[in-house]
Amino acid sequence: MRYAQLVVGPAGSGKSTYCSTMVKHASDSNRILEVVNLDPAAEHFDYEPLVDIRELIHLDDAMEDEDLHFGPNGGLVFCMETLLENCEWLEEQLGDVDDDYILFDCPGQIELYTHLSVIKKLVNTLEKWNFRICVVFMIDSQFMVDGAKFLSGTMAALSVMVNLELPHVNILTKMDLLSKSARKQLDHYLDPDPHILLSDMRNVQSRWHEKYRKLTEAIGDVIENFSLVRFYPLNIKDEESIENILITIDNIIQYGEDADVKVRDFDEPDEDDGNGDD
Ligand SMILES: Nc1nc2c(ncn2[C@@H]2O[C@H](COP(=O)(O)OP(=O)(O)OP(=O)(O)O)[C@@H](O)[C@H]2O)c(=O)[nH]1
Ligand SMILES: [Mg+2]
Repeated sequence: MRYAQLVVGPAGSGKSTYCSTMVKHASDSNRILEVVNLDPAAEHFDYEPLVDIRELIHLDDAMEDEDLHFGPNGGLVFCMETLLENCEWLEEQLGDVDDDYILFDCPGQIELYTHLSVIKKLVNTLEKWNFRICVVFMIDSQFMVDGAKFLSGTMAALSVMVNLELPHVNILTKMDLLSKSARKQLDHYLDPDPHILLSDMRNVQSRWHEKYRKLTEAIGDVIENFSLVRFYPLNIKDEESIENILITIDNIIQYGEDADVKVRDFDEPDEDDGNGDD
């Protein structure tokens, strides 16, 4: 079995930072996580990629091509489709390593995950190569500190879940940047209680909220009744916070559970040695 995290989310939500943070954290406990850069427009990241899509195609190739003439968004979709058409290139670059663990650092174009099919097809291909995958949806915690934004972030997370149909974890990033009061506000939402959320929304006096109150309540019911959406806070400056997320995802993809039990040789304690007890 092979293991993978598909790291997705809106532009600038912290995907690449998450990948480099996880790699460093894992290496401190002698664990190897590899990262594959799938962002054809990436300019900077702090990890050494195992595979880099830019070696196959760069966004500029799609935008500067005289026949194609793509803009940045169409160009990015074109690059991802090119990757799929050349999936034997990716397969060769990834090699065939049993029990490896790879983070796929994806581009920040949300429609790739909410309704286009190219990432879904990529996922199917990875599954054929024996990868067990968890989608890790990143969202900037600063955009989640009031009721309306929280609902909108939740709907985005739900769309990705429904579109990709994979085990899924939502991560609130950049927790270190929140003020104390914002952090307190956010705590209300970490295990979303739609009643608190809705009472928050009711306090907002606007015609829109008046008109669509029933819709907001219905969305709140969906979140509550199906227990679909949960968010895990990530503070990259807190090793415990990073470890908690890694353990959560390891459990979801059952990392390590299929591995053989490793037996370490050790000397049986000598009976005469005693253990100091009377
Ligand atoms: N303080 C703080 N800054 C962060 C954190 N995560 C990301 N950033 C900053 O936010 C900016 C965007 O982070 P990236 O990791 O590049 O985000 P991304 O989702 O990969 O962005 P795109 O690939 O462009 O969609 C960078 O300036 C990061 O340094 C975090 O947890 N804490
Ligand atoms: Mg990035």
